[in-house]
Amino acid sequence: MTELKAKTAVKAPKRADPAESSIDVATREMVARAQRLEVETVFDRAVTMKPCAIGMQGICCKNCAMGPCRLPFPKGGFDGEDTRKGLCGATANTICARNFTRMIAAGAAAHSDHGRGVAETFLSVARKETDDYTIKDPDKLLAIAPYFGVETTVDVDGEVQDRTLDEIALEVAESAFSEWGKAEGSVKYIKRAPKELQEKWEKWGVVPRNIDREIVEIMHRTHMGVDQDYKNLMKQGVRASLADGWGGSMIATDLQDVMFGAPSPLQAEANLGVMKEDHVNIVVHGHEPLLSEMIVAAAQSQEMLAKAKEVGAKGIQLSGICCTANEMLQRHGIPPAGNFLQQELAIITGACDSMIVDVQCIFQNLANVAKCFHTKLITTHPIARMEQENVLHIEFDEHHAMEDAVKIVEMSIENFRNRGAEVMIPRHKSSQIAGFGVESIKYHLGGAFRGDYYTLNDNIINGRIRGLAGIVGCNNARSKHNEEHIEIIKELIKNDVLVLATGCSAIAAGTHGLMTPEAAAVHCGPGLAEVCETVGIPPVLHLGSCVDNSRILLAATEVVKAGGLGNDLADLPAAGSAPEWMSEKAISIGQYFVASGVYTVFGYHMPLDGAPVFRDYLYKEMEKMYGGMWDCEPDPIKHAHKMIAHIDKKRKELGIDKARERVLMDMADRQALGME
Ligand code: BF8
Repeated sequence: MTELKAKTAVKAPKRADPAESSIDVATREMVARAQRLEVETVFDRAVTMKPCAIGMQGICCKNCAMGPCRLPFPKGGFDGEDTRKGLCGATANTICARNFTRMIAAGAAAHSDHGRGVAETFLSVARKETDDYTIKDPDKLLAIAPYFGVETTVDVDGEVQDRTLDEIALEVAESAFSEWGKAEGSVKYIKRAPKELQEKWEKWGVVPRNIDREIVEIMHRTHMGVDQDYKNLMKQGVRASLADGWGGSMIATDLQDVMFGAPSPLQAEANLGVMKEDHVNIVVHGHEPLLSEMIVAAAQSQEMLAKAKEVGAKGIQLSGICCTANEMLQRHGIPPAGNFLQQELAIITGACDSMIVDVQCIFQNLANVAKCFHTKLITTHPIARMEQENVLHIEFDEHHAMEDAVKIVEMSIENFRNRGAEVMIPRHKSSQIAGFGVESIKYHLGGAFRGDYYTLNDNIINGRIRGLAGIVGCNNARSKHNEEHIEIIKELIKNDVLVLATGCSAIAAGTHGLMTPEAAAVHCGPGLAEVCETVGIPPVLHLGSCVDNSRILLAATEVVKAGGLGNDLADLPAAGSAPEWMSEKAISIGQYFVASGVYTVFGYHMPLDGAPVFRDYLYKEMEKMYGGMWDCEPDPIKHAHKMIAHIDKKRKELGIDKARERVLMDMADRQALGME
């Protein structure tokens, strides 16, 4: 008996099956290597820890100390009335809506606090308090100034003269920074949306006043005993999400472009195979380009290169994880080493000399993994530190940013000497073209002479392009890494839907070879393939990081402006998707897509099943208000076809469904019509 107990006690822990962990071979290889080295990863934890069944349904209320109150939905449903309530009487709808709007608040806060940091740094630039950051893209500054009410010219004695860049920058910076906490008015960028959409927001009372206020108000309204009407709670959820998408995130994108340059297409590689055994490998992970831009500049200097050679390395290989990867990729062609679920694996190569992190999507387990290797894990942001003692903290400050960056790069170089013998970098990597933005798409479609979205609209109207899809968001350890992203994207482009991707979804598409113009001939339907070949674009356009979902909103607005496809985003043959979402930021993004008129499908599951009435409100009723609605479909092929069905519905409403039928006629159809 004692012997039996002892045997049970030493039973090996359950491990993930590497082949089932991902569709990416590099990831599988690294998961297997981690297991050989007995280093635990998220993939293993996902098979040993089940998600909480009550939380999955979205109906656990822990907003006061009389709870947590749990209101599970009975398997067979209710015979009569749904009488579930918490101690205070809160219904399942109220609890579920409170939880959902709190997710929006957290997501909007994360994006918008990132935006605030960018605006603060830009204010320092405009006030000439820093030399490390400058204005790299004056055209972008001039383009956004009018939205902040800043004049770019001045009338001097009846003559119109240009104002100086310094004057414009200062006024834009002050105006942008005040968007977080101004006492009156509404978020200024809301005016960039199509007129009809603005009218809808006014009608439903969801125009955000300032960015912080909408987030704070959610926390108030979801406090015990305040808002107890799921529709009213969601009104505030919508308002805060708009403050994110058309506020904090959009300002972050724009001011980052002003300081670091608007992206334009460039070639790069993707996946863990971009790391190099004979180089110092610095992996930057997180979100804010304020950090990564400085690391890029420091690591590319001749001085640092010489130092790397002194320690026996051939050079410095920078790479990124998560949205920092997207930021460095779109402006410098620095390759992503991986997306969210690959962060531990970059260290498991044994070749990662330092991993530098700032905010968001950073596993605390990185510290435990780093302990097993020589990797220095460096936190840099005052709001994001780790408790483990092997983690270094070097605080990054915009006033001495380059100095901090040099220190971090030097430390990484020095750590190259401490490499163990056990390096194993997977050989897998892909080529990609990234760096698309609202401006560069315009240029691509018509060149400097006639750059505009007309070409895109023409091809949508004539049916070569069936519609547009925004595919965004994370990985989730509860689904096979990258599988949903890739299957959905492939199904869409096969059906002539042009895909705009951001975040970890964009990294997945790059990793799996879908971001080259050549991919069009292999994976696309005939119409989209023809357009990609003619224009020279990939069928999946990389539009940047998660805050850059604002680029998708603005690209869609340009399509409306170019004409022929309705007057509102809701009129467009377009749909959104987050196939492997996991973060609260994804919920905020989903909600501002929906409130901007986009049919938005999430994969995996939504924490709504415990409150079907509230769920139906999001999935069905919202469309009547904003033109967009939520949906959830874990099966990737069905997921893609739900999006395609919506696109076709919109084509029909626009009266352009017949054009597409003509374009897709095959030889037999043509012969039947006597055309061949
Ligand atoms: O910022 S990094 S895991 S949350 S998608 Fe998702 Fe990826 Fe995080 Fe959006 Ni970007």
